[in-house]
Amino acid sequence: MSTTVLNARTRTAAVLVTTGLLLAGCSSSNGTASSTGSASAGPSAGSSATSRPGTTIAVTVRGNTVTPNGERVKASVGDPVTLVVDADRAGELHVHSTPEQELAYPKGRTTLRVTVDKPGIVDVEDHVADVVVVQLEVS
Ligand SMILES: [Cu+2]
Repeated sequence: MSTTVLNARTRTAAVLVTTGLLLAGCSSSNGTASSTGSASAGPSAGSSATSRPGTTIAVTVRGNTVTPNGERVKASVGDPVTLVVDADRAGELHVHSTPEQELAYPKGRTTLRVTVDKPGIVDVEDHVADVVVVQLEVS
């Protein structure tokens, strides 16, 4: 019986930890979170549905100023999200999906594409400027 109580307590703790990580963003994700063995829902196939519209977001980078600035953008599970980056410096967009995706971009105009396999809010950050560019609202 006490095992049941323990399990419930452990689960609550896990939920709290997960929520804390989500709220804290990337700055606190040093180590620890590496044991997500069940999360690797890889690309299911090179299916023929290349023509799905998905979502396109124009991103402008001027030094430490990045536009948009934390705006919510709706996206669909499994649909491509295209980020058209126009930058005056090289940098990297960090997509806080599971697993995380890092998309480096050079100075100039670059088209990046990401796909999120799970519903939820996914932060897209620029680590040079240290800002949230968009929050993908994936459903
Ligand atoms: Cu990040």
